[in-house]
Amino acid sequence: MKGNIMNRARKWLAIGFATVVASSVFYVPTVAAHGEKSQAAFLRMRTIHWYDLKWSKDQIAVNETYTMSGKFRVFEDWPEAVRHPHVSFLNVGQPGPVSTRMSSYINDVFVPRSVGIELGGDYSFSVELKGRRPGTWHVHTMMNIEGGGPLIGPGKYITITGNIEDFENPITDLTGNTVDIERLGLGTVVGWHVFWYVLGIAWMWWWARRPMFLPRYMRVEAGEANDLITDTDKKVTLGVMVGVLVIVLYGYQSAESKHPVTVPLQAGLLGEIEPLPVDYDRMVSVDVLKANYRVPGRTISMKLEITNHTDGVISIGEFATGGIRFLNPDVVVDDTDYPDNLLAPEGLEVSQQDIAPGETVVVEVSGTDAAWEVERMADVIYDPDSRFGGLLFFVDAEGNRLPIPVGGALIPIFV
Ligand SMILES: [Cu+2]
Repeated sequence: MKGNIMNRARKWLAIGFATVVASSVFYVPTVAAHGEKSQAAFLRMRTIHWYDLKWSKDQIAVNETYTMSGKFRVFEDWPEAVRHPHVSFLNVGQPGPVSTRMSSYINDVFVPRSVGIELGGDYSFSVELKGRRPGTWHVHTMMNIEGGGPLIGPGKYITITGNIEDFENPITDLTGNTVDIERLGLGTVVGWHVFWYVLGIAWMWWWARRPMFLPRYMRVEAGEANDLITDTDKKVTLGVMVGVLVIVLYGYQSAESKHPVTVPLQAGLLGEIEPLPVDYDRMVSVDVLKANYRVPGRTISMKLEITNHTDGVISIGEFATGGIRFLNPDVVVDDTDYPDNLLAPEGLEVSQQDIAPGETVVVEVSGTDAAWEVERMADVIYDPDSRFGGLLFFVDAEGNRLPIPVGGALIPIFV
């Protein structure tokens, strides 16, 4: 009977093992996204739009730095499910400190803490990162919103070469000392923890070397509790008590004399940051007459009424949403080495490309690419709010890009 059960267990184990092996053989991971794909599509389309992104390098050595920079637009039609971004933190999405953040700026304001950003505002940002752990890492721009969670921007693969042992993070403090914060204070932390831990163990050993439970219990029951603690025990206890106090005092004094100047943790909201002064929305107005996407499918199509308020001809060059960029190849060619999986170099079709100054036209615009499905924008069908948002880029004669927000109801087409 027992043998029978064991045999059946073995059989099922073998089947399970074979299934795992077979599925991992056939599973070929292509492009790894990291978290953002599983987020609700309507949230990704209607929160932060990252654009004009640049990565200064995608190959660095340990200790070498690179800069991730660009702009972002805080979408006006912000979803209710995310609290307004009055407390936001400019972050970097990477698997731990494979590179360390040396500095980060929003509109030239140094932002080591949380800041407020305004709905409808355009901002520039830059983050300098220093290579630490060798490997190829997918690094994302990212904004954390209090009461909303992580809003993950586009990610790009960055390769770091070298040896992590060589990594250094030197900082010169305000007392003039240069220290390597990669290793600063490590010996002190380990030393003190080991010391107190050993003292605790020694205390327990002092008592535990004699029989601990039953004999003591019985003597306490017999009314002989006082005999359990000897005179030597009392001396040791007093010695430990005084010793601990003296050592704490000594530790405090020596830390004070070694670091006479210390400040508390610097914290607190840095306040609202003013958006960039450009007001793109005045230059072009766009009304979404209707917007659809095909289910299943890879296309989002829009019928837009566009008015050009500038005094030059503008051309529809790009539609960007959820990190995906659909380009009209006649107008925009990407020279920033934008991540392949998010770039549709010929993905945008327009019924009319150029719009004369002062002219109001109705244009059909459609973006098509596998990214619409791969990035699970098509999963907006599962969302409780079938509305989209994105940036439509117009390009003027000088090549300036005007990002204009578009958004509204996004209706699925099934047949
Ligand atoms: Cu990623």
